[in-house]
Amino acid sequence: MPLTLLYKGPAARGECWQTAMAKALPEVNWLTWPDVPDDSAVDGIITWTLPENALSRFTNLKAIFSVGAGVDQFSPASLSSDIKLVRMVDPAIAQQMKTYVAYAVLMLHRQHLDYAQEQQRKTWSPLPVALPHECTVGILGLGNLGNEVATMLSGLGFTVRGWSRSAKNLPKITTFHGEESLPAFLSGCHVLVCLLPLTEQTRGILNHDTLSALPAGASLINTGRGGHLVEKDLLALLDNGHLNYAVLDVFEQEPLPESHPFWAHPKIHITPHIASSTSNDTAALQLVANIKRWLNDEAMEGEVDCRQGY
Ligand code: NDP
Ligand code: OXD
Repeated sequence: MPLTLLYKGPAARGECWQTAMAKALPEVNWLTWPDVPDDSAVDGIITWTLPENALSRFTNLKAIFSVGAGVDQFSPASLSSDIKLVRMVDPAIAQQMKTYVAYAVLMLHRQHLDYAQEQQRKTWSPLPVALPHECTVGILGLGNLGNEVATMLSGLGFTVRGWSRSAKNLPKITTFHGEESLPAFLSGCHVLVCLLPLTEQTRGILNHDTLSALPAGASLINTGRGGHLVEKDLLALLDNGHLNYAVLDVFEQEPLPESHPFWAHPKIHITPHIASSTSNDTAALQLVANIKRWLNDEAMEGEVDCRQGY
């Protein structure tokens, strides 16, 4: 039986990936949602979110491929152990994330947000400039993205520390691991970058206690998920002056509702979940390579440990 893959997503991406698949693996049968002649033939779904009732409808489903790096939208813990959950691992995703975090850290470090306000007031008022090594950037999550972001920031001369679940040894990065080390990690971060996956353990991790553990005047960059942040705690700490700025790319509700207080807050810089988007051409190669591994009974790149949630 040929492998049948069902793609659900934007048409241009589907066409690009279908063409790449047909060229490399002509035996694969490619379907595009919602055109599914036989539900029981679907072996794998490639999507950002599952179609309604997918798990009961596609009775022979064996794998779900996320079109992005994150998989929290599939509630991994609730999936049957017979189904492989595979996230998108593509160097182009890390490349984009590095440029976003570089932009956000440099904007904070070089006081861009202060000067933007001064320009509005037509005020000429130079501020003292710290050297990069005097600024410690802490990265929550040292996986595919956090690791590369940490190395990039270290290359720019920042002092970098990182926090993960398991111990790491990275050149020029001070590493911390486990829940017990979180307060010590946070206490030295002038800028905190969240690059964690959203799991039962990490939901709400950016809260009053953790953000208060940052030094006074610290700033936050959240490129993980909106569910990591307790929004009211961030607002309270920005308003009482403990935190300086927040650069937010992800939100509990996306698109961010027009009435949301974040939009008009002078200490919050918002981007619409664009820190890193999957690029069709490069991701096509990763998808094809993974389907080849699957057909050869090899482990695929980005297979998720559903019990851990990432
Ligand atoms: P990885 O799975 O490669 O890395 C996750 C990291 O988080 C690992 O270092 C892991 O530790 C650490 N971690 C997980 N749980 C815990 C915990 N409970 N305590 C401490 N550390 C923990 O993920 P990626 O780097 O590829 O991606 C991270 C996230 O970035 C994605 O899940 C997604 O939510 C977000 N993202 C956002 C984008 C955007 O545009 N804003 C784009 C792409 C991704 P360990 O190494 O020990 O396992
Ligand atoms: C992703 C994302 O997970 O875009 O890839 O957030």
